[in-house]
Amino acid sequence: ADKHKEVALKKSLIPENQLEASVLFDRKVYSLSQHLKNSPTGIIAEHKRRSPSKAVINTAYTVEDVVKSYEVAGASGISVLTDGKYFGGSLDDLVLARASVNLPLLRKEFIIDPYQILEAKAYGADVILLIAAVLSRTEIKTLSEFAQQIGLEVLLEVHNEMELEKSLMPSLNMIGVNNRNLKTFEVNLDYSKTLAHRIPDDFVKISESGISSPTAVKDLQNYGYKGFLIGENFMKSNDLGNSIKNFIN
Ligand code: IGP
Repeated sequence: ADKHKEVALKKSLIPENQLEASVLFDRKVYSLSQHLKNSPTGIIAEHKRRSPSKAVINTAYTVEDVVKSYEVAGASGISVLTDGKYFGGSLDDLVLARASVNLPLLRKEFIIDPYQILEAKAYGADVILLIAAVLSRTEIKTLSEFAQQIGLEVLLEVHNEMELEKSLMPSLNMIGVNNRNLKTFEVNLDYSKTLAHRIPDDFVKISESGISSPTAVKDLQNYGYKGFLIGENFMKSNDLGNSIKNFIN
């Protein structure tokens, strides 16, 4: 954790002891879970320049253009990758996104330390991602309660039944099933379908990764999913606005 903090600090513009005093720290936070509950389509569109599975997806767009197109097209929320090493993202991307749209913003990052949650808020995020595969139940509890305390929502990501069972707790209200196996990069929407009935009804269910058609969204809606996290399919398009509109109308 300390090592990660060191890395994060290096690229951070705001000194650690000033995060809570930063301009963006004290602001209105948008609720992703509410936006999803109120939306018929629930698209969470992701800014993703590259990925370990696909190398470069698209580096031609500016963050501002991407997130504005997502907002205009009717996205319910936006995910911004801030991981530099594997996804070519940064905290600058998050700040630029915050300055461009009035939608819930998810900081897409491998979070293991409360410091990164403070950072998420100070750089404009409303929601953080916690990945069950890399955290113990105690860590999930500590980190999600901390996020809640500072007014951020949590998207807890799972990939199988074991990860789901260990993660269910009152400090969470949104569960995302990742259709991509993070070890093999294999994608299969059946992960969402088979886990759906194991997620209690009081959680907002989100299906993540590998969603490439409006038909897939309809299909997953029948399993109770309210949110759909889509990156590559939009980012690779040379007409961002239209590619997302197809999913919304
Ligand atoms: C988006 P896709 O296949 O539409 O580009 O996937 C999102 O689900 C994916 O980027 C993602 C991810 C993650 C990235 C899901 N969980 C954890 C990094 C870390």
